[in-house]
Amino acid sequence: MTSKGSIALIGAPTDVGASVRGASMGPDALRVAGVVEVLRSRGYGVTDRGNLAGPPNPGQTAHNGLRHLPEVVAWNRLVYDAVDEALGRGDLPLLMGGDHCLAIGSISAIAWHCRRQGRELRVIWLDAHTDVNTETISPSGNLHGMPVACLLGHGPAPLVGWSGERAALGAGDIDFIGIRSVDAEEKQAIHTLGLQVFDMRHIDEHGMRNTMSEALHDVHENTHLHVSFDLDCLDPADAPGVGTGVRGGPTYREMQLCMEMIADTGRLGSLDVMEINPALDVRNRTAELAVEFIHSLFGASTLVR
Ligand code: Z70
Ligand code: MN
Ligand code: MN
Ligand code: MN
Repeated sequence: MTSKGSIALIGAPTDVGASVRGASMGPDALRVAGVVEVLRSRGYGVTDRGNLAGPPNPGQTAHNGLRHLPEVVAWNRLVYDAVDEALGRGDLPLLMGGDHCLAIGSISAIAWHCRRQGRELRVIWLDAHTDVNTETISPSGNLHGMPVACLLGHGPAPLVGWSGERAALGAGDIDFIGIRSVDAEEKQAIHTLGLQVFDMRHIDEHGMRNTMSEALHDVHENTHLHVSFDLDCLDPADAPGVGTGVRGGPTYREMQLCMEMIADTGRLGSLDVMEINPALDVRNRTAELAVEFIHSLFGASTLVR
């Protein structure tokens, strides 16, 4: 197969933004599950840039509503620079987390590049959670519950404005898929911000096909599509290796269709694969499942080569 372009794998082995330890082992779990080989089988050039080296998890409690803020800032700075460098080289960045707080650095760098190139950024947020808490409303202080707020310009000051503008994203630039756990005040924030949340009830009632058609309806030839994939979007029965599993996720087939419909747009420009926790997994099942979905996201399908 001829080369379709090049993908840069960036490992960010940290769990500083999470409540449960272990997502720091996610990058190697994905490598062991064959992420490089699967992408190469799709015809991409793949460079594994190795793992970023940030501060250790200090294991502290929250201060002023935030846990590990300096460490989260340091890790996101490393992620921002690595993603920026990959995009500058013309590679498609694939961030291997690590907890989901790292989407701040990843998506901020992408937003900056999109603005410079006059491309329109759209984000698909695959998650059980909306991650739109702030330090004033978060029940936990964990920053992996706040990346979307930060990207919309509403989080703690040191994590806001990284894309060169206060908000990396407007409310209409992000669609959430698979949501089934939202904190009380987070619900209010979703309505105030006017976010498009396709929760599990929406998927139950309308099916994944209609849901994804709706989410992708405004994707066009000038769109850079970013997928931020928190593995806890899946049902914990299928994906046990996550810190905060919530029952009632999309089925394996529903998630495959979701990935296939994103692939069909031909506009995938970057990807985060987050929150895999090998310490809680069963024989690397969750990383292997992630690699299967990555395969589909990069265009594998049953009948088309
Ligand atoms: C909760 C909080 C969260 C991921 C848990 C949980 C957030 N809403 N995100 N696991 N990936 O603490 O803010
Ligand atoms: Mn998340
Ligand atoms: Mn989540
Ligand atoms: Mn939309």
